[in-house]
Amino acid sequence: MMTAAGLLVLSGCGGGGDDASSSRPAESASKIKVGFSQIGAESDWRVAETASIKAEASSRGVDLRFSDAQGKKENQIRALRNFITQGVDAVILAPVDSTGWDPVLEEVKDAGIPVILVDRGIETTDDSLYNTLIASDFTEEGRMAGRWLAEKTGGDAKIIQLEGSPGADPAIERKNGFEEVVDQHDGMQIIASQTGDFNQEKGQEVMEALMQQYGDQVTAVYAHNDNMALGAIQAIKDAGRKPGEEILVISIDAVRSAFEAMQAGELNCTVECNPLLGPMAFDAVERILAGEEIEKQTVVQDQLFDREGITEEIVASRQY
Ligand code: GYE
Repeated sequence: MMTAAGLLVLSGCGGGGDDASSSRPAESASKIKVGFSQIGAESDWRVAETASIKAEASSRGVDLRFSDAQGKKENQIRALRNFITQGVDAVILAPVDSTGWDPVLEEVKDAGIPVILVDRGIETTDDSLYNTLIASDFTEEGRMAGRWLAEKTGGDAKIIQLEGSPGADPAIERKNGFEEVVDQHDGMQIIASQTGDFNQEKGQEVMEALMQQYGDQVTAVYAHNDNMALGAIQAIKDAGRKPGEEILVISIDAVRSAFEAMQAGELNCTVECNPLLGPMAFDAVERILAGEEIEKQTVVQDQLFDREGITEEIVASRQY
C-alpha cells in the first residue's frame, strides 16, 4: 500500500513472521554482485536477518559478498570500501549506529553503487547517499509496548528499561516511543535505564546489578529486544522473584525464544519486528538496477503478541 509520496507501508508480518513481501522469480536477478555489510550476530533477530538475506541471494542466483562487522563501525566502513574495490552492483547496509556515515557513503555514491539500508536508518545531510530504507517503525514499537503496559497496570508501574546499543536507531526510537507513553501516566515511572547492548548476557548482567539497587521497587522491565529480556528474566529468577508475575517483562522482536518464554509464563508480551527482509531487499536491488523509481522508505508493519493471546498454531507458525 503506497501512502505519502516516497513511503511504502507493508503489512504481512502475520503470526508466522512471514517474509515481508513476496519475492520475485530468481531468473530476474542472476549474475549480479551485491555487498552486504551486517553489524554482527548480537541477537537471535540479527541471526535471522542474516539468514533471510543469504537465503534470498542464493535463491536469486546473486553473488553475495557478506561482511560481519563484529559490532564495530570501522569494520563496516572497511567493508563498504572493499565492496567498491570489488566492483559490486549494489550495497545492502545494516548500520550499527545512525551518525557519521556521509563520508563513506559519498565514496560509494561516487563509484555509482546504489545503497539499500535495511533494518536501521541513519541521519544524513544528503539523503541521496542512500536509495531506500527498509525498516520497522521503532518509535511505534516503543509506543505499542508502553500502551500494553499502561493498560495491563492501569497506568501504575515502576519500570527498569534495558536499552539497545548506544546510538543505534532502534534504541533511540524505542526509548522515545515508550517514554512518550510513560509521560502520559502519572503512575508510571522509569526508575532506571541502562544499555544491555541488545545482548542477552549483558542484559542479565545489567539486570542483576539493578535488582540489587531497585529489586524492592521494580514492578516491570521494558527491554528493547527479546535477548535482553531473556537475560533479565534469568536475573529476576536468580534474585528469587517471579518474572511475568511479580515483575512484568515486556520486549520487542518476537523471536522464537520469546514465544517459549511467554509459554513458560515468564515473558508477558513482545512486539514483532520482522527480520525476514531478504525478499524486500533484493526486490529493491532489482528495481534500482532496472532503473525504476523506488520509494525512499518502506515501513514494515509490526504487531504485538502477549502471553494470553498466543496459541499453539501461532507458535508453530513462527519462521524465526
Ligand atoms: O531489535 C535487535 C538487534 O536493528 C531492529 O538489532 C534491529 C535490532 C533488534 O540486535 O535484536
